Amino acid sequence: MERTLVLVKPDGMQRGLAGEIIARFERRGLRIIGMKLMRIDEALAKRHYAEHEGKPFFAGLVAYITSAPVVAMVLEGTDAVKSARTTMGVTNPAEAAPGSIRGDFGLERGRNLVHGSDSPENGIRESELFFRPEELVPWTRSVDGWVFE
Ligand code: DAT
Ligand code: MG
Repeated sequence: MERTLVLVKPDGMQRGLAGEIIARFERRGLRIIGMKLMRIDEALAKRHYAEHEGKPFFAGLVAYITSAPVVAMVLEGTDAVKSARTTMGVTNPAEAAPGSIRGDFGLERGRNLVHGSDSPENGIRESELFFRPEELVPWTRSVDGWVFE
């Protein structure tokens, strides 16, 4: 069982696509165990995207992700990292498959609507960066199906 951090990025919010984007992960079968509307500040943006520090697009990336509120979610499920990323489509929306979020709603790499962690380790790291432990509400299986603990 894996966890991944998913963000509806500022362009997704500004275009009114948050519900559409969340619904796609939900219908895929990934369980939402944390969710909030928040504004990412510069310090959090730099920690979140630390792997890209020094690259030519880093400053623009930080400006973009801090430019408007985002919906942050922790999703849990089998192969959650890979499953979320196939639902998202590849980084550059121009190359993303139709049927994926980026392939259906995006054209520009710098406005690609959604973030998802790229490894199970980063799924944990990023979830902990955005959520306190008490903000996460794991599900448990019961005879009645999936219920909150
Ligand atoms: P992803 O968001 O698919 O995990 P990434 O981690 O490689 O992609 O990059 C983070 C974000 O930075 C990405 O969503 C869009 C932007 N980005 C990546 N590569 C870029 C590039 N060569 N030029 C401009 N923006 C880029
Ligand atoms: Mg990435």
